[in-house]
Amino acid sequence: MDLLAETSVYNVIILGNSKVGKTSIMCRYVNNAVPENPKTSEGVEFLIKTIPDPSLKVRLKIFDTAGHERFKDILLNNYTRVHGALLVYDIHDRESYDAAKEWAVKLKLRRGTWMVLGLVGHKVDVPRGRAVSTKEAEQYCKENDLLFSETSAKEDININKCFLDMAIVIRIKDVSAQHGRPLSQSKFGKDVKLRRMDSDQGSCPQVFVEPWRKSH
Ligand SMILES: Nc1nc2c(ncn2[C@@H]2O[C@H](COP(=O)(O)OP(=O)(O)O)[C@@H](O)[C@H]2O)c(=O)[nH]1
Ligand SMILES: [Mg+2]
Repeated sequence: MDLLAETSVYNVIILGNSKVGKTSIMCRYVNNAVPENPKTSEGVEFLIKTIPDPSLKVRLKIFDTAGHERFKDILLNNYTRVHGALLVYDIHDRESYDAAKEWAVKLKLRRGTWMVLGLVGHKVDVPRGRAVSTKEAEQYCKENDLLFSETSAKEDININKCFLDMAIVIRIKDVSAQHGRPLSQSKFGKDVKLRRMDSDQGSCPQVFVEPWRKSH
C-alpha cells in the first residue's frame, strides 16, 4: 500500500511581527539550518515537511508570512483551509507578544472550521532583557486554550516540539471530526483503531492560493 496516500497534509501558518524570527523557525524546522540573512520580502512562502513519526502520517505545509496585513484577508476569507497557526513573539519584545495575542483573538473570532493555535516565545537563547516571562505566557495559553512553546532557531530549542505538538492536536481534531467522536491524545500513535481510521480517510486535498509562492 502506498503510505503517502494515507498521509494527510495540514496547512500551518506562521504569524507574528516582523523580525520575531518566523522565517528562521521555519528554516530550522524544515531544513535544519537558520538563514544568515533572512530576507524580508512581502508575501507568503511555504515549505513542506513530513513528520518523521510513521504513526502520525502527517505532512505539514508551513506558510511563512511577511507584511501580514495583506494576508489577513486571505486567512479570513477561507481560500485555504488553515489547520493551525503559530503565533510568534520575541520574548524580549512585549509589543510583539501583544501582537501575537491579538492574532489569537482575531483567529478565535473567525467563523467556520476549527484552527489550532500555538503561541511561540522565540529567541530564548538570549538570556538577558526578557520582557515576557514564561509564567505569564503559559498562563495566557492555559486560559485561552493555546499550545505554548519557548524556542530558539539559533540553538535549535523546542523547534521540533512546537510543530509536533501542533501536528498531533490537528491530527486528533481532524480524525475526530471525520469520525464523529473524540479521540484521546494518550492513545495516539499506539491505537490501532486510529491508524485504521487514518487509512480510511484517504489523503487530504491540498488547496493552494495563486498569489502564494513556493520557495526554492
Ligand atoms: N538570538 C536569536 N536570533 C534569532 C533567532 N531566530 C531569528 N533570529 C534573528 O532575528 C532576526 C529576524 O529573523 P527572521 O527569521 O528574519 O524574522 P521574521 O521577520 O519574523 O521572519 C534575524 O536577525 C535573525 O537572525 C533565534 O532563535 N535567536
Ligand atoms: Mg521572515
